[in-house]
Amino acid sequence: MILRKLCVIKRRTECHYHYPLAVVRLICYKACPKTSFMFLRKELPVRLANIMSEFNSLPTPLKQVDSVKLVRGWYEETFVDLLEFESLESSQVTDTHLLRFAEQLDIIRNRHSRVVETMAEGIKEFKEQSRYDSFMDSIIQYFLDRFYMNRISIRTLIHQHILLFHPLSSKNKNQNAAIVGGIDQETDVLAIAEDAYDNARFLCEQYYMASPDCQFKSLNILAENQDELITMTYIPTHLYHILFELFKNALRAVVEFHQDSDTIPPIDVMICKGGDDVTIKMSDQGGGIPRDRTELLFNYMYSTAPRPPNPQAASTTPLAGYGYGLPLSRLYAKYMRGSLWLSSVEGYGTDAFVYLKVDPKEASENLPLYNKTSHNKYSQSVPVGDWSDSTVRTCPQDSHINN
Ligand code: W6P
Repeated sequence: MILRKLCVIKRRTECHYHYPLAVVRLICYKACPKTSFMFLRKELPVRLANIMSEFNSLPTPLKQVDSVKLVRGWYEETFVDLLEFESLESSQVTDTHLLRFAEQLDIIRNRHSRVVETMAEGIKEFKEQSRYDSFMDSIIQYFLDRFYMNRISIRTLIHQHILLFHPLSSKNKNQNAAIVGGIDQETDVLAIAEDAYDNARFLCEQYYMASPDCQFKSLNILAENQDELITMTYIPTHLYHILFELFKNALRAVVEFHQDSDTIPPIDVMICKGGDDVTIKMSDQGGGIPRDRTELLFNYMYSTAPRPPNPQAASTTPLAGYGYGLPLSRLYAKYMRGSLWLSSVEGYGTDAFVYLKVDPKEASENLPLYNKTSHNKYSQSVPVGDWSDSTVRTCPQDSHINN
């Protein structure tokens, strides 16, 4: 039954994406729980159906991993839960339905709260059980980027609806009129950056008993007074997540690189608002990384590599390992059509760039679509390089496994 339903709903996908996108939608519809309900009861199953189809295209050995099956099961449960609301006539929708829907979304949100950890566990199981090659690595990278982007989008919609219309969250509703369902039309970029730095610094101090200072500069190019506070329409929690992750990496690199010296050079943060982009540049002097290794920091397979055999450090280091923090941060930036880059000077330090769209109309959702192109990505034709240096080694640490 689920499969048939999945196909029907999937077919609706294409026309469906012309719906007003999240930011615009919520600022327009903020007062009406029924409009939001009518939108979500269709949109959520469509997004679920898309990603469930993509699950089906995964190579069999990956699909058979227990943790992957567990996650897949959660998606099926959620899909069925939402179908219950699908056929209700618009005129029959009562407050009771709306309440039950909001409560159901809360249940769903909790059901999926451990998806990232569980998938990471799945990738680890897969690496232990199966042979894999660079093609498999690229499939996992492709799938997880799309899977997590889909998850970010679904959770954003659910979160908005609950914040706006769940009776329990109305108690602590934010009084600030600029904030609508988690989107702040006056997101204070510098304040969020300072907050992220303070919290990352606290962790850094705890572990290393040392931490670099941070110098913030902010430039509002188009404002009459260029010192004017930089604000923009954005989802503050997403921006915090991105910057906290970057700070953790920068702090750790700086402290470790300057372990034996008396002074620790500061981190420099530049925030600039131009006509198109708000750019945040975070520069550390943490010794940098070789250019070829930069992309590895965003690689899911590589990031789940077993930690070096130093269990003492592994269990107590709050800043240890890169985990999935960086790839997820890049997805958060891309979700609203921004972007995240790392650019290193090997031997000296790293610059991290976060680009965000100034115009809220442009900062609409960027979603993975399930279609022929994406389906073909999973087919077993190993892409052959057509440049002499294109034999990219994605997991140098694991090259023994690949042979
Ligand atoms: C590093 C590695 C890194 C990742 C992300 C952000 C900053 C930095 N600095 O050395």
